[in-house]
Amino acid sequence: MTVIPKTHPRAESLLIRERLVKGFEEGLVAKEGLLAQGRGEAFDYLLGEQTNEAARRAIRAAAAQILLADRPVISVNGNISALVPESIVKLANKSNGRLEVNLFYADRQRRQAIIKTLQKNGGGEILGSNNGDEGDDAFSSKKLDGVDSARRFVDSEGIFAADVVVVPLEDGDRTAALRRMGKTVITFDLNPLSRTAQTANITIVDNVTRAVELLIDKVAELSESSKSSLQEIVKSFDNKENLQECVKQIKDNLEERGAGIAQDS
Ligand code: PTJ
Repeated sequence: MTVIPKTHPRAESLLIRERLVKGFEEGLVAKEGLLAQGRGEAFDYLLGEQTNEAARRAIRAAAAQILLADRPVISVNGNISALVPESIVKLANKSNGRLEVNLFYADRQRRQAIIKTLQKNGGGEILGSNNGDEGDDAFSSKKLDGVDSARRFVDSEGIFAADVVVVPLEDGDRTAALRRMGKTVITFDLNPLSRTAQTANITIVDNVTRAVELLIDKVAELSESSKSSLQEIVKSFDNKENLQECVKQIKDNLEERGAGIAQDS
C-alpha cells in the first residue's frame, strides 16, 4: 500500500481514498464505488472539508429521529463497509438499530465479504444476506415497488419493516420508493443537489467519515431527552432550507477562493 506522508497538505483526503482502495482490493467496494468517492471528494472540497452548521443541524435532527424510531435500520453498501465499518456498527448498537447490507451493484460474494467485515467489527446479526442479485428474484425476501436496480431487494425483517431507514451514499430511486412506503429516510450525501439529498427527510451534507461519529455522539447526548422534545427537534428541522444553505456555502466558498486567485495575479 502506498504510504501517504502525514505532512502532505491533502493527507486526510488521500488517506480516506486509501481506505476505499483497500476495500476494493478486499472485495468490499464496487469499481463504481471508487468513482462515487471521487464525486464526493469534489463536493467535500467545495464545501470546505469540514462539518458546517447545516450538517450539524441535520445530525441533531437525525439523532432525534433515530431515537424516536421503533424499528430503525441502517443500510450498508460497499463504500460504507470500507470507509466506516466500526462506526456504522457502533451507530446501530447505540441506537437499537439493525444493519442491512443492500447493494446497488449486487454481487453475492461482495455481500458476504461486507457481512463478514461488519461482524468482525462487532455487528452481530446482519440482515440482507438473502437479498437477491440482478436476475435472481427467487432469492429476494421482499421487493420495493418502483425501483429497478438491485436495491429493490430488501429484507422482510429489515428495511421492508423499518419505520426509519438510514441510507448513506444512496440513489434517488430507492429513497423515493421508501418515502412512498411512508418511511422516514435519513441520508449522508456530500452533494446537496442530488436526488437523494432532495428526496430524503433528513440529509446530512457532510463526509460520512466525519459525520457518523458526530451522529453517534448526538444520539448519546439526546438519549435521555423526552419524546416531546425529540419530536420538537424533528419538527423544527427543514431539509430544503438546510440544503439551500449548503449550496450557498459552496457558492460563498467559490467566491472567496476565486477572489483570492484574482488578488494573487
Ligand atoms: O456498494 P454498492 O454496490 O451499493 O454501490 C455503492 C455506490 C456508492 C457505488 C452507489 O451507491 C453509487 O453509485 O452511488 P452514487 O449514485 O454515485 O451516489 C453516491 C453519492 O454519495 C454522491 O452524491 C456522492 O457525492 C456522495 N458521496 C460519495 N462519497 C461520499 C459521499 N457522501 C458522503 N460521504 C462520502 N464519503
